[in-house]
Amino acid sequence: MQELLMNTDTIKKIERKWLARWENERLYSVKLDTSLPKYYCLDMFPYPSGAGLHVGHPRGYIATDVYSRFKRMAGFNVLHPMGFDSFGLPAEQYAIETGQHPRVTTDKNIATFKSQLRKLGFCYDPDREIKTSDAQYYHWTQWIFTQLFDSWYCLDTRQAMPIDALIQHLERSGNAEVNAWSDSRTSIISAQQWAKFSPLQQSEFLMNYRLAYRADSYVNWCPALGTVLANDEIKDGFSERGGHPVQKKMMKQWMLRISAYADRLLEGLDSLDWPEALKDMQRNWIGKSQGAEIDFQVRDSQIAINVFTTCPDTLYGATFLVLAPEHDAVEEITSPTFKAAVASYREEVALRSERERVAKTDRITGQFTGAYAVHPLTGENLPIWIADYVLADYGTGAIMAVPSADQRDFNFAQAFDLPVLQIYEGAEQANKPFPGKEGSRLINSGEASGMLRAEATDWILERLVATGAAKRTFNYRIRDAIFGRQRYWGEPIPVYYDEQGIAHVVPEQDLPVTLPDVEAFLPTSEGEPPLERARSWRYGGYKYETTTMPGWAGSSWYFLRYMDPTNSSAPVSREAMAYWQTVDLYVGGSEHATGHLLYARFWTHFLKDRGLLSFSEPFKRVLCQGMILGVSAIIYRDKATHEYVSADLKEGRDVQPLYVDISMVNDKNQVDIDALRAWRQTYSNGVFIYSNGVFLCDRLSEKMSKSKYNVVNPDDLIDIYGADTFRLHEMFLGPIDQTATWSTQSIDGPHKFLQKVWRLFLSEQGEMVVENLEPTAEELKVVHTAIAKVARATEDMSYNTAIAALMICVNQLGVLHCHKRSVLELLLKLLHPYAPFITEELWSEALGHSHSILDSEYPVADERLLYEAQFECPVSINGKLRTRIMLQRGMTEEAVKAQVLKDSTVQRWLSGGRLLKFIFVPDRIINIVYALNTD
Ligand code: ANZ
Repeated sequence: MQELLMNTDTIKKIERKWLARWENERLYSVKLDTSLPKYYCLDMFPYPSGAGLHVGHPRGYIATDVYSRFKRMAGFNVLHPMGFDSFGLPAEQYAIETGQHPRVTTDKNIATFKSQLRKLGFCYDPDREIKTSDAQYYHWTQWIFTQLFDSWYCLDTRQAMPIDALIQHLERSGNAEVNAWSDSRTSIISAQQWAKFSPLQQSEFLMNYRLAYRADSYVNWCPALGTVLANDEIKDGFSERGGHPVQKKMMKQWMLRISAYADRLLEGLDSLDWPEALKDMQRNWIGKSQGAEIDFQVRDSQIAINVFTTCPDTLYGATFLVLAPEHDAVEEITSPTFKAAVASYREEVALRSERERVAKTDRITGQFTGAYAVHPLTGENLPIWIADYVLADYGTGAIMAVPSADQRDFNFAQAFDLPVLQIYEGAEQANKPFPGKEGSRLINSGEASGMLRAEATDWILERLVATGAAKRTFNYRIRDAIFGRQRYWGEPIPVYYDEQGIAHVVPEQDLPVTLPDVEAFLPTSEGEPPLERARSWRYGGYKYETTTMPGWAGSSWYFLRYMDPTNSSAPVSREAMAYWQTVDLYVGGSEHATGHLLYARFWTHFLKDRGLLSFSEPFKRVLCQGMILGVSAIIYRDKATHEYVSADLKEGRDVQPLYVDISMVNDKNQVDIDALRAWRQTYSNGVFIYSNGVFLCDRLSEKMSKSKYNVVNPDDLIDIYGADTFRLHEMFLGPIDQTATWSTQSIDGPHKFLQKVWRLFLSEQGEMVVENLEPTAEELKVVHTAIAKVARATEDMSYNTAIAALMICVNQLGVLHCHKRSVLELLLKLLHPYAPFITEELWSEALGHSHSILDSEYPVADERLLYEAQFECPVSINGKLRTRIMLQRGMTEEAVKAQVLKDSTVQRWLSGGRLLKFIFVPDRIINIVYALNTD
């Protein structure tokens, strides 16, 4: 505490000292303590990539750390853990390229992340760190999978039920009365039929119901990479990585029946304190639409085409049908003349990703099948086409095309010269080519004409439902989630196959199924997953499933594990779950809206159904931190002369923009040309055209990325300024949920602020200047004003506002030369959540406390002190403001009246009159009403 100035060395010493002490004293270990209210504050845990943290990452982590400290000081038992989402693709890719085991690289990356996070002084409970790739952890990820396998979704009780109950029902009375969320192709069977099924047939039948099931589904298969790809890993029909062709392929996959929970996942959103945009993303993803399924008989055939439509009222305008090229009926209905054309069109479409198929393009493709369907009301012939804009796994994979009401159908009709039939008219639609809106009228359908839209829907459906040709339905855009990947670095799916090929889950007592080592991490030459190489890896004599779980498995329940991280008999104990409950605040990126945040909700709903949890929603409040943009520097090269020209001279030249490292640019956008020449060979002998002796660049705010040389590493800044300054700076960039542009220059502000704080405790000579004197009213006002503002702003996570209030407070205390202990204590407490190191140091060394400041009580503002003792009160006489009088606060009305009436200005106005009324609004205004003496 003897240092003269708060310089880099002092800061380093202080930070090192407190990191060690906090760890030794286990300051951040929290225990289940039912005498205290709990608060659960969580970050989305990181995937430990090889690149380490950049300044964008810690924004959310600092935000939750500030909040956790604040809540703990306010009397809460705060759970604030951190862990690692440590299975995943990059480690595996690296392993394929280098032969290094992903476990080795992952552990190395985790060590880097931890050392970076440690420097920032986060209050994570060290005893609760988890890694999803730990067998003790994935033991329970596997266990949850087995529970999903052993469950089906009952639509009567609206919850998951044990599969045994379903089996008993099948044995007793078949499935006619079973109201389940199941595969749409599930046939109705009797108890006798069930009894006659072979064990393999029974197991396959149950797959229609299980929440974890194996089924054929279309996947994006990349033969060269030997794996299934997600939609966003494909571009123009080729793999993003490597550029290999990708095909739609029917494959047996492990899937999770998330669609069963679609309604509950929708309804649950209403009660959550999430950004509305995030909720909307989930709503759209789930995509519930109301409509009907209508059967169209194929002419001269037994087959009926079942279409899904959200606009049954437009049935009279349907002029053709379109099937997805993959539709089951295509083969059978196609007439001989069109077989070859249909086959070749189907092949062509198989190469297109779903995204390309739905994208609006000018390229309209399709193929006539030669078959016709019968319009269910008019009996007319409707040609049946196949086209890529109809997707196989949405709705029923077939549509009735209504060119007069639907733009895509209209475009298709135009492209292939198919008829367009107007069906609606209405004043509002007079100029619009596509009516079908509320208020318009159905015109050309005989009996039905003159109806409004809702009436037309009812009228049409009544007729069709009566004959069994239609039913009202809901359709959901959400698909069941593919759960098996042809990868190595993931949780083994705890399934083995018996000699008949029946899938069984590994019994509870034999979990976890640990990931075996293999010689190579690539798929085998036969295109089998890498785990096929582990030949001796068997359950008893039986072969294990060799696909592994996807990246989102481990992250779908990790927030539960933090409550009870070492439990070896359950994912989480009842006691821990009952105390910690849901996450109160969850901070992370909005890119997880329809992935992680949806899957985690699904698993939580499921675990609640199966009695493991008492709540269904995992995250009460979610906040998405805004991105931190980097600042890129761009210089220009004349394409003709190859000279580099200062940015202000580029007008009129044909120039090529080039990124240069932002560290070579000063705050006036001047580029350090010597540094640039030394930086890259290409610049060393370049010709630079200066402007008035300087060389300018342009700047651009954009996402931080290595290729743009605009990445800022937090370690470098912490090395110079310390973690407290860094934390303050990040929180001062702007509202936490909004995009902010990084600025290294402005880190000076928070740094100077902390210097000023330091100065309130120590003189420039390094002497302690804290005094044990009573504070003045003015000093109290300053600090209590800060308490009121900072407490409220911190509670609201409006951190930039809180920091601004702290800065004002420190400036004012500086002006007042206030070194009073009782005032400075309050200031330190307010500052602590933002700057834990310096506040702990001053609290302990300058103020002599023996316990951590984190265990002190958060101050409460004394409202009375927020005002000055005296105030200037406006006095109005007969409604006109005449003067202002200084009054003591808290005076009685009599005392005020006595003082006011003695005032010379007031006396002057009242002279020659009679006081009628004296109105005093405390702390606000005085109103005097008087009348002139008339006698
Ligand atoms: C007739 C119609 C008339 C339709 C009209 C729309 C407007 P949402 O709201 O997204 O659920 N459709 C159905 N299945 C499809 C598939 N597999 N691929 C592509 N399109 C499909 O949209 C449902 C509507 O999208 C359905 O209602 C159907 O076209 C089309 F004025 O039927 B509609």
